Amino acid sequence: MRTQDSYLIGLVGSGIGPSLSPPLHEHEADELGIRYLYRRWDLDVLGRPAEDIGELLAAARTAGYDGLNITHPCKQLVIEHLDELSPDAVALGAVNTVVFTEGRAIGHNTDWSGFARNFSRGLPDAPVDRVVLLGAGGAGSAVAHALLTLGTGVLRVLDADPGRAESLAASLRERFGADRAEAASLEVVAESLAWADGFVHATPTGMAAHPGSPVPAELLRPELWVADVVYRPLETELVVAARARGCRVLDGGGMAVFQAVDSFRLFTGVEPDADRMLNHFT
Ligand code: SKM
Repeated sequence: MRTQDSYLIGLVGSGIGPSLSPPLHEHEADELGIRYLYRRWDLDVLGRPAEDIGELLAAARTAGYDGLNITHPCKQLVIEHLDELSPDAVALGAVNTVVFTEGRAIGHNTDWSGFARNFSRGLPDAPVDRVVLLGAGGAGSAVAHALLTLGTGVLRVLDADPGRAESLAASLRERFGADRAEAASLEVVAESLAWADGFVHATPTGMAAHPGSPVPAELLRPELWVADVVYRPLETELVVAARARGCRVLDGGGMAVFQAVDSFRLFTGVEPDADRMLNHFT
């Protein structure tokens, strides 16, 4: 239920100059007739280290902010400064949305729900018995939680850092059951993609600053569905190659939009028009 006529929201993180969150939120609010200001709090511009997140949170509260999106590198660091966490934020150990309400700061995670909703919408009948996830960082953890929540039978986690892959797989086994997640070495990527129904890529490879494809194109069989979480650009080398090979493909734009849809709802209590936000973004 909508309780206010105007909202003041911020995005805290590093290197957020190119973030599309401000226009995405503000355009949707305009369409809904809600006054809504979405401000960047860029750690690099402010000259503040990520460890100052507690002070920045307090400053935003004092300045009358209604909520914050939190991005790299503060999604874990912010947790100890919050009054309450949603069960999903507890499970994931990461927060990307903070709502200030009745004097309390409540942390949520809409990255996983954003991926889940976009996946169900974009690849509704995709088989998920066996899925390979490349990248066990923040985005990968959210994707993994979404895939197992959506019923993935076995998720195989690969990462350049084997310890990170194993620790994500172990945490998933605790949450979802002993036979639902395994870690494997990057050396078995070819066998893994031959085994899998689907492949999700969650490393920075393919972003403008990290060009390239995370896996050789010839490993992409037409029966494999492929999802990328990189959304700047939307047409990553992986997305282009997977389409050319005849795979069903989900680019990273949908996850970016649906996490914003879920955050917008948490901030305002108003259901935004997801299709309009998607059209505005893509
Ligand atoms: O989780 C999201 C965050 O809510 C917003 C964002 C952005 O605007 O760059 C990136 C992701 O970390």
